[in-house]
Amino acid sequence: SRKTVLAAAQLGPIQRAEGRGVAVGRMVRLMEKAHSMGAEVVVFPELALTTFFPRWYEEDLNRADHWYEHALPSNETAPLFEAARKLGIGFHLGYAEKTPDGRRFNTAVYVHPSGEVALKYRKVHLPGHKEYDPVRKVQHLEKRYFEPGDLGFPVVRAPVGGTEANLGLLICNDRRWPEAWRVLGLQQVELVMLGYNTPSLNMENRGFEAHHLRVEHSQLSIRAGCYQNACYAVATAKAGTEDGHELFGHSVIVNPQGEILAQATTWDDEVIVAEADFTRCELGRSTIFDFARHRRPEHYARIVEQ
Ligand code: CDT
Repeated sequence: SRKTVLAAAQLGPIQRAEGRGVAVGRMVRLMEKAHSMGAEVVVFPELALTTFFPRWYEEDLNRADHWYEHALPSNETAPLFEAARKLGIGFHLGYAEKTPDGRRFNTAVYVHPSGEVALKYRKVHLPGHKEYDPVRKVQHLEKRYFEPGDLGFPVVRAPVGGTEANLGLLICNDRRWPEAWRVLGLQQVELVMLGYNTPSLNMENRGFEAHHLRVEHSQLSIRAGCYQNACYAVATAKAGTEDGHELFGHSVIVNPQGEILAQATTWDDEVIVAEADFTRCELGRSTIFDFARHRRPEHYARIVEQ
């Protein structure tokens, strides 16, 4: 059998003043809950250990160091690795990474229950801006705090529960880019894990965007990515009112037909689970999205030239 149970462990808000210990404690409880619901893989959000700090402007980057992880695991994140080992559950974690040579990335890892990092990805599509933007209602300074990822979109075959699958990672804004999904699809990805922090309102203040479309656009992108690449996705939100600013929830688990199997109903800490059967990736892959038979890359050059 190629079945396993997947969990999205949505996090409610983390306030700026809260230390990592608060978030990690909540995350361990969510792991225990996911395990009690039969899950073998649990997916936490993007930048799961702190508030979504790119909303805060810091002129001197060196004074922003406290937002970043300088090692993984660290004393503060070790309880996640211990819980994974104890429960026999793999987990996905999004975090701000500062490398020993001082580079900064918006990063995600998939950690096997043994504690080994099976897959690491650094966010390629960084939304927002680099300098303080006086027009905006709330800043979104990802281009200040991170450089674009330098690892491409890797896919690895790794154990998940009692089976194995081809795993890939995306982070938040990446989910809106079909090219990112397709690069994973071209590597026969079967499970995409992604976390997000998305404001409920458009904060750019440069035109009207109907707020009911915000969740719609998120899910439209994830469902299309799964359908067009015949894969499962677990997409997990950080949700609720953080530092006075609302992030939407609606974490979802989506199947290779693009159907939503499970959806969070709160904007707080919440676990949702769904069974995945990776043999279901074969239908799309061998019929309508059989890339070898039907793709026409000779006509796609414009995508990589511009
Ligand atoms: N974290 C992140 O990438 N958030 C962006 C917000 C952009 S506003 C539409 C996202 O794409 O969800």
